[in-house]
Amino acid sequence: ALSTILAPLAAHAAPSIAPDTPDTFHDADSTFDYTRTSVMIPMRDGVHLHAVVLAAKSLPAGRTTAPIMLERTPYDAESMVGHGNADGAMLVRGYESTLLRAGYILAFEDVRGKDGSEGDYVNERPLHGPDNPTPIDHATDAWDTIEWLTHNVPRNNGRVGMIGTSYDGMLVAMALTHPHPALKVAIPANPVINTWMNDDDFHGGAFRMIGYDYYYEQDAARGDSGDLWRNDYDDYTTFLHAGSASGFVAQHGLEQLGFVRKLHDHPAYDGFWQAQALETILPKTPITVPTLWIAGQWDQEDMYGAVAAFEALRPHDTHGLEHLVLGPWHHGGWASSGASLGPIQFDSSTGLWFRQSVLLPFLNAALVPGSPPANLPPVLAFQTGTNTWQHLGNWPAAKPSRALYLQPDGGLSFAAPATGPASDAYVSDPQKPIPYRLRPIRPTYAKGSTWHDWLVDDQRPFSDRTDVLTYETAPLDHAVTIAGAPVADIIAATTGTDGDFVVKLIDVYPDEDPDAPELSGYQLPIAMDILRGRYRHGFDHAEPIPANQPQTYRFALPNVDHAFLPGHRIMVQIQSSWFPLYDRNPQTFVPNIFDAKPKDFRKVTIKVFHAPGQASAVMLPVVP
Ligand code: PG9
Repeated sequence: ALSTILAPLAAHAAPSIAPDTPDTFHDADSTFDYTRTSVMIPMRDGVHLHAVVLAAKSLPAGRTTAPIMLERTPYDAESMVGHGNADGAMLVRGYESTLLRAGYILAFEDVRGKDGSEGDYVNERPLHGPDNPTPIDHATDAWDTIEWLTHNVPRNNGRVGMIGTSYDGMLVAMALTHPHPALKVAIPANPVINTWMNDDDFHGGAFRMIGYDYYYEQDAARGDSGDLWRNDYDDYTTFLHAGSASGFVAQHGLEQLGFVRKLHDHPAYDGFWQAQALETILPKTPITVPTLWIAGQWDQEDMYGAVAAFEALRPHDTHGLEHLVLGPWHHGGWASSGASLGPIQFDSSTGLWFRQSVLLPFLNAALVPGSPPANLPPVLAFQTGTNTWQHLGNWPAAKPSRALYLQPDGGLSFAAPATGPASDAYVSDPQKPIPYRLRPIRPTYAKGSTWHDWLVDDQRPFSDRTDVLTYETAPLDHAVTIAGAPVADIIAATTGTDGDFVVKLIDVYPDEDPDAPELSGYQLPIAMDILRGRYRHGFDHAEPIPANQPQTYRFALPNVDHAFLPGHRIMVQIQSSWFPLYDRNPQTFVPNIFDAKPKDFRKVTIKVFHAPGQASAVMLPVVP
């Protein structure tokens, strides 16, 4: 037979060589000071969720049990945990090694449908309700997880804390709507609380196109799908060539992703988004869990959520369990040193100090019996400018009641405008949108991207553009301190029937700054945001703008605690695009901007008024 003839040949033709890669590599972990266990945790519907549990081999002297800190995540629990001794800080991120050294047990769990967990993935799976008719949500999954951990993890003391940043912070917030009795403390850091309302996906109704990279990476597969392809190095070119948000979606096949379709189908703040707003859902549950909401003044992703949730809960907080910390941080910056952001220095390691002096005592007080009370004030806020921490009784510390008026000739002052030209005008050309930062603009999550610092970018490259209006005060003779959310109150007319308004509140450093010469003349953004004009009368419905008729555009800027120091100036810039962070407004009203066609994109002239009776201003929450 042929096989008898070929067999000796095959043996002769295929000599073997031993592979260098073993079938399975077992970590040599005998020197590690912790144990690392992967577990599958059963949920009430039979789905198992995968978690990694780290426990210190020896507990601090005098202790026989330890509390559990749980982080639930769509970002791959296994990859959140490295290798090496806890002391080497190679194992987990900074604050987590601190906890491990303090004897805490750490559990990282993949949410259902992601990475090692079973089940289906729904992005930001809504809590049970109109958008989620099933009985399963992140609150029940957190409950079931805590139930299992407290009954199965050796040497745990029956007390659990939850922590997480961003999406993971949202998961902490969701667990608070149905808290397991063993949940004793919660740290929602930079949480997504309302992705339509100024967290990740929309700001003032304008769509943030960076979401597409995220949804591809997260939702295209159970694991991480990696970076979405590009034909151009500069995202400004990439998105301009795509024509519109939907053009980019079509080019990349992103309509296959469920959440991308939901974004397209719900451009306004309709019932779909309203039903998920955690700041309205959270206050319906009695407050029983001490909670510390972490916010960053320059959070480039979820600048809304933490403060919105705290403000919504505070009136219901009869036992003083709700706390807010507002630090000078980018998204998640509290977990870094926090000594600087871009070129701005804060005179101390704000992140490190916060973790050691605030976070750990707060957790210990709730989780380690016998620990002293944390004595944390309701609000701890870092005042930038003076670079000092402040203990506050509530937030905001001041209402936006002091008008800073635009004046003729680029002036800005606390006195209402009296005389002079009544308005300034600029041409907004959607074929040449204003870049939101200096080009080339790299994809947000690309290697080497400095996306996390962009909210402190020097605004000088934009202030002299003919399509940006710039107003500034004289150098201040005394400090102006603000603590709250400034409100833009702009009166403007456009020759188009839709349009965006970007308002930037800026601290202009002295022309010659002997203390920091490299910052001389720096235009530091303090609070900036955008409003899509079609939503000027309500986010739940789009309404065309009547051409050439002055309209009021009133919207809140992000929360800040800042002192404009003597010798500095305050500046306001106004413009009508911020690309490609936000999709372009065609400036012609179309029912759904995602469907705008090339012919809809029109050049328009915009007039901003600063006349008596038509005085545009930024309302500042000035602290007396
Ligand atoms: N802010 C992140 C996020 C982006 C997009 C959608 C949902 C969340 C995050 O870092 O988790």
